[in-house]
Amino acid sequence: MPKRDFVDPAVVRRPGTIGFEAIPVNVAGPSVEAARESIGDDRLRDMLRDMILIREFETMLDTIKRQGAYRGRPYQHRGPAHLGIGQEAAAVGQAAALLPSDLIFGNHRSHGEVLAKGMAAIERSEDDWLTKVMAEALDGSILHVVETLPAPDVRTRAAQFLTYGLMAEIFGRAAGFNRGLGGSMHACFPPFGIYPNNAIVGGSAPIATGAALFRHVNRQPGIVVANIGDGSAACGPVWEAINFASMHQYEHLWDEPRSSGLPVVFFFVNNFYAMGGQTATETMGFDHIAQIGAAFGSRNLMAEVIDGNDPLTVMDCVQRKRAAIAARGGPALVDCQCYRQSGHSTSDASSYRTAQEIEAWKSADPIVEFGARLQGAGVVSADSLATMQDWATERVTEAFQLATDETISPRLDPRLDPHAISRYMFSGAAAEREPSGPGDLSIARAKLPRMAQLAERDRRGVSPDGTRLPSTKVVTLRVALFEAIVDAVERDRHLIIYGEENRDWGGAFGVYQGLTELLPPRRLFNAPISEATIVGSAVGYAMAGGRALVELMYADFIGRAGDELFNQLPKWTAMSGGILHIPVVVRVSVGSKYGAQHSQDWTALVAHIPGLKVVYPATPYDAKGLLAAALAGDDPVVFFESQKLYDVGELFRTEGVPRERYEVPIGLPEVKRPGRDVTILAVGPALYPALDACARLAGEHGIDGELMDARSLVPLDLGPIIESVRKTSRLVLVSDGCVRGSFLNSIAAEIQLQAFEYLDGPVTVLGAPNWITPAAELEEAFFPTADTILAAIDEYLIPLPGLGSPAKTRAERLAAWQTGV
Ligand SMILES: Cc1ncc(C[n+]2csc(CCOP(=O)(O)OP(=O)(O)O)c2C)c(N)n1
Ligand SMILES: [Mg+2]
Repeated sequence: MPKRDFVDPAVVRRPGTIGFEAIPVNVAGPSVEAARESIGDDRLRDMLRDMILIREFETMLDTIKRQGAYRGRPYQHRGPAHLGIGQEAAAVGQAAALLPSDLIFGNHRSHGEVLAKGMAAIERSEDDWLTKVMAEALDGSILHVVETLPAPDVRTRAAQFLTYGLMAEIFGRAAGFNRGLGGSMHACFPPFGIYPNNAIVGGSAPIATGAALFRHVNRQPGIVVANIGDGSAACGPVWEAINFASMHQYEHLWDEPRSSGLPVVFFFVNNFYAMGGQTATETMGFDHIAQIGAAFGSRNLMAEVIDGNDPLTVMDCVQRKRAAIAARGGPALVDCQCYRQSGHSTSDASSYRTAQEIEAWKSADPIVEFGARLQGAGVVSADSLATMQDWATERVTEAFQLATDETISPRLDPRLDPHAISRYMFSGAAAEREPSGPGDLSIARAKLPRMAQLAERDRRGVSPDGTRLPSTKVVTLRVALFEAIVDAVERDRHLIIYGEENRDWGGAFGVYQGLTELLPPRRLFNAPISEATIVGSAVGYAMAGGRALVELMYADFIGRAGDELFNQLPKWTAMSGGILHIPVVVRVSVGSKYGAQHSQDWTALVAHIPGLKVVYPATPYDAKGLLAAALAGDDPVVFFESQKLYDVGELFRTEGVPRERYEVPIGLPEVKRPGRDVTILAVGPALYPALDACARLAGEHGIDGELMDARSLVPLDLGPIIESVRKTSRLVLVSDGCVRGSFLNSIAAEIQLQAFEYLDGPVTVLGAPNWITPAAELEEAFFPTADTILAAIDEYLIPLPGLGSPAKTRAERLAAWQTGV
């Protein structure tokens, strides 16, 4: 560990061998007799009943997909149905070992896990609590539907609630668990510990890891289970998550003695296939997923291969993992072998496997086998088996009737209510947060050495006579960010900060200098070079109740976190129907001087994705206020920072950067220099060449430019821009992003629609050419400069007699389109 653990050449150069412990395969689970002793007959019967419920539920989906009707009632289901027929023992065995407060995350094939966890939570909860949960969920709208059914007791009502809530969600109904906005592959119901399923293979691994991080940091008991398929064992983010959950720092570096790793079980539901590819024999380089365990820690991640056809074996395994995690920490890995009797989806013709293989597994059907064992032991009779099947059929049939009735279960429909979906894209008002208390900060802010150093600095970037002050003497943008972060960690004890080089290094670009002294390692730590899991775990940390500020060192590394940034971070608020909030701020530094893979402005990619707020401050004042706002809200914010600007002081606010906390509202552009003749709207670092351009327009051409700073891209109030255009009749938009696909084109298109009558010329979008970013010495020929802006004004808006620099002519712009560069 940095500074603590000496990397001793005498030790690391010593010869030796690396040993691995044997990984158990198919350790026999408990007998029915043993299970009767440990959990009792009722729970055993519940387990069988829940397996039958799952089978009936999935059979209903299979039947409607194939035959367009279930039990005589016609229904066309357009959406997906990845069924778990044959995998019921894995789901029910696991759930039997979990408490309601344990969390599960799933994948595209998780209906069974949702039902199993829900039923287990119902059986272990008090009636009063269940009644309250049902009444509160979606303001009672799920309960309202199922209340029309007869129910002899609260548990039956809760089973109806669960079955209907999931089914209505799958059918896209407003009274589904997630208002029909999640559907089959994204359903969740947090009160029962059912966290999101995930349509991205392996997507749940980093998120579950983040939820486990929340438990670990906040010393909350219980475990988190990531239910992922065998196919996901090849996914980079899954490996990243396993490593992140196993990091040695939890044990060796974190302040108070904590267990070895995060309380998460990577539960591979290993059905031997990822769609049509066989995993162990074809697409993987290992024989057993459990072998992955040998790569991490000294305990093989407690990995084992188990018989997932037997619910008692699965229950016993998860119970042991749970106990081991409580005693010594996690993570754990389970390779749960089972078989999907159904196709991958209902259109799957099973061309990649033999009928003989399917038959062999049907002969070992987990429900038939478990039913026979319970019957053999006298726990159930033939009659009670039939009663269970009737019970399951009744639950599924009644839910089916309600969920497929257009009047009883309508959909949220944006054709009828334009805001039906949009109102769930962002969270609205932020939840109250608990301020930091004793132990949450390592020392009081006032005693922080960096605070004392910064107190000496001038809050302005220019002296009253107009000369720019040296960056070492002023509150720079870097310092302003630091101040906002110190304010935020004081205000919210659940805010944690991590990323690469975040601790002793001081953050990749020095923003966190001094934070190491302020925050214990559990609130500020170095993450591995795992961009996917840095972002994905932040999503899980936030879902579990926390707030995360994570950092991507360069915008160009967004690609490594592509799924997490584009599919997970932005979508869970709406896909959960607004019940999950994702207070995560991702600081992304936009590089310069480091060439093509470190110096591209990717704001347009991020702004394109619905569900993200996108901010790009260019001044210290705005940086501090916008970061404060981002860290106070409950929505995901991608916060861009330019490496060109970390050292700028405050040039625009005469009073400088306030010492105290304040917020700059996200989405409000600002006039930085008023003018009459042409509006120049800049994004990020382009503000400074635009400022120079305004000075030259005034000094050399007698033209009064109005300079605006967008400050945010999403949301963006176009009102002030329209207001400015109404005055100047001309608009130039400029940023460092490559001009093709630049977000500025969207602004331009909208301004032309909204303010066409005020315009005297075309809205002119400027940016970098569609090339790679060249070497540092050539960046001036790449990123827009004052020359670029003046040349464009001359070419398209106002002739500037005597302007030396050649304009980029229309013909050249056209050629750029034709050639793709
Ligand atoms: C990242 C990603 N790649 C591909 C897919 C398409 N896809 C959906 S399920 C699946 C197979 C997954 O196999 P596995 O993880 O073993 O789960 P199983 O379907 O067997 O339950 C594939 C390739 C996807 N959803 N996400
Ligand atoms: Mg599989």
